[in-house]
Amino acid sequence: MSRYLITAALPYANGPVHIGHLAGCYIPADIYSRYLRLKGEDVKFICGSDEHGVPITIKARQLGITPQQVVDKYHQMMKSSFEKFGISFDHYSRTSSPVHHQTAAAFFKTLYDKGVFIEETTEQFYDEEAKQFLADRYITGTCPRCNNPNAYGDQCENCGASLSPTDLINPKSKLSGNTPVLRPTKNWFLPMGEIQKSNDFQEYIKRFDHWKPNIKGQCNSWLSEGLQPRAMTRDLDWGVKVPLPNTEGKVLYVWFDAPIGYISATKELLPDNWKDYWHKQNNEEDNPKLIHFIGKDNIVFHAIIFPMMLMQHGGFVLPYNVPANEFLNLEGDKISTSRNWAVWLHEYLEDFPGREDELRYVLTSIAPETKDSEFTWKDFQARVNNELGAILGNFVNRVVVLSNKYFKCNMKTDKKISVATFDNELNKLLLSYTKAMKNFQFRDAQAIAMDFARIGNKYLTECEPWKKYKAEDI
Ligand code: B3M
Ligand code: ZN
Repeated sequence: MSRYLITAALPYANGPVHIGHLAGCYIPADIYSRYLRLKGEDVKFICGSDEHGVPITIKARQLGITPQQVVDKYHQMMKSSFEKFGISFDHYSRTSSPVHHQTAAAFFKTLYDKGVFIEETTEQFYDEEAKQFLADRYITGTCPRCNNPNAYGDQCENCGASLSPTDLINPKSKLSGNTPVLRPTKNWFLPMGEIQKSNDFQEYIKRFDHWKPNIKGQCNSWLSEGLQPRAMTRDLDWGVKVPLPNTEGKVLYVWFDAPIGYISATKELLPDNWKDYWHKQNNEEDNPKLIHFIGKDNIVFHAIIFPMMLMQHGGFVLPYNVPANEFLNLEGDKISTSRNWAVWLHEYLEDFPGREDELRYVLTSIAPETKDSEFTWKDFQARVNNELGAILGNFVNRVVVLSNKYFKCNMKTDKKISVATFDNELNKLLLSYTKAMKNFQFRDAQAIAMDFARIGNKYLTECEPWKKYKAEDI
């Protein structure tokens, strides 16, 4: 038996969740966790709301309410949607929890005490009208790599480049629309370039060879560009306070605190033995396997930055795999929260009560595992009718009707009908199913599972067991 800690990306509590989130992250993580549990593995499946991002302060501003009110609302909403869709988290927490604040602050303090950080006064963008330093997400501008005019100060969502605000061409403040000015401020940086050169990190990245090609490709491209130090604190008043003297108005960078949320959620779930799921064990083969399910925009944080943090802290295992997915499009267009172009889970639940599994089935069959994929309602309808209904539904119906008629549904009967079996075909299917599950190819695994139902239908049609039943006069 192996021990697994499975995580699904902590969704930002600044809006509801949609089918893209479900298809790319939560359903695959759930399928995998359920599969491992059925195999008898020791699994903890962890998630929670990410309540500290700048997007939350932006949302609060838009709505004229406090960030706390924003996160309270969306935390409840997301938690309830996940529950209704049967996402089997062992614990769904939130990063505003006291355990998380303590854990994240202590983690930072450990790195600080070990002298990991570079303390540096840098010039940061400041909005003179709003009188505050601007977090990366409060600054937009043109991406220096692909010329996307709407890149953020930390990342370009068009080409995936990881950016600093000063990289942007023609930066603008999202608060006032003005061009921000640079002002000095002190922050603590993770020396990623240095850590990249360390033996431990070089040893760790050998794992990428076993990971999905899209992740390996992205990671190798960052690594070959060479990593720059990245600030792990921010001038902001919403988040985990920096646990050092004279740091008023400074909080931990959200991408520092959020992945620690996986640890704090495990602590909440298992206050006494959470370390069994996170710490290196005496024998390497007993180490827990840490697996992060995420969308492709989160790769660098989970495959590079968080492992560096864990490594510098010491004691922790590093991610065993990071099965990231691409994006799901909707009816020919990118899903977009700002343009309200999405199928929101809470709305689906209202419109199609009791039909959660149908959406799970369809989203799994079109999961964006290797490239972006597309959801359309027409395809949804076709898959539900022609696959779920006509193949699986039909098979289940026939089995139930026949077993009721001949055996009064008593599956423990000794009476056996001896007809040709499909053992060979079934065994082959089982092998390819297991292989697909192991490789995080859930689309294929589901298609194979449907083949079991197809074979079942074929069996009934070709063997007509009811005739045999009569002939043998059981
Ligand atoms: N909240 C980003 C996202 O929802 C972020 C993930 C955090 S995982 C530690 O895309
Ligand atoms: Zn770009």
